Amino acid sequence: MPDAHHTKTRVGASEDDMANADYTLVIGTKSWSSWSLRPWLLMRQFGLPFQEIVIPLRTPQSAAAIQRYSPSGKIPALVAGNVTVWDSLSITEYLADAHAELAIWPREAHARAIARSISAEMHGGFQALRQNCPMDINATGLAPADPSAISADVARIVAIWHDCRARFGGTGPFLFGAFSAADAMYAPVVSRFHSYGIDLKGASDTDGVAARYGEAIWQLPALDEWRAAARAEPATDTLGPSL
Ligand SMILES: N[C@@H](CCC(=O)N[C@@H](CS)C(=O)NCC(=O)O)C(=O)O
Repeated sequence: MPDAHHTKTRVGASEDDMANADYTLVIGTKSWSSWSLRPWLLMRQFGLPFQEIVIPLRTPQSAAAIQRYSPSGKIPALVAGNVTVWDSLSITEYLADAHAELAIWPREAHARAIARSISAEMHGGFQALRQNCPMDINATGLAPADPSAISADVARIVAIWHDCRARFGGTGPFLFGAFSAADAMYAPVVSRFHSYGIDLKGASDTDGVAARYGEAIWQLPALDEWRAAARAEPATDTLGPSL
């Protein structure tokens, strides 16, 4: 249960709602924890109330605190009644199963298959971007450790966004029109592009489709809420990046 190393907060719900809420999302420092942002944003966008436990990362106590909730030693983890689910993608699938009434993945089979493919590609790939541009959500003017190392990842992400917007975007502003799990998976990329001033036009975004998509994500009120909470976080000792 929570101790002085955690902060526990109600998110997206009134006191009355919380009496019935049975989700607790365990996440890391909001400035840095890109994996935590994904299910947090997903749950906020789909109106799923939860309690949040924030474990400060990069401190001598972080590993032990995380281990109390997540057998992998990594966060995010979702506690749903007597079930604990860890890993951002697995949490997404759990919520999609549990809430068939919500289009967490796109309803149409082809769109859903592509949404899952690009989410898995994000989850398992883009190491160069992750290593050279760690998330620091309110930072601007950062420089990638090795700018040439990230160009292939940036080009691939721009191509994915173009393809999804063209084939599935319809009249909505997101990859598959309405907000879906795929958008939650790519939200930390938007943050990295913002903080590191990544030149999308130079990465074949000549028509600005990727830039406009990134802006639609960046302007989400829930993401604003996350950034405000990140700004209010106390400084912790830096032990190294949490990718
Ligand atoms: N594949 C995992 C990655 C989770 C991950 O690497 N989480 C980082 C925080 S963003 C973590 O828990 N790091 C442990 C630490 O910093 O002590 C997921 O998708 O959830």
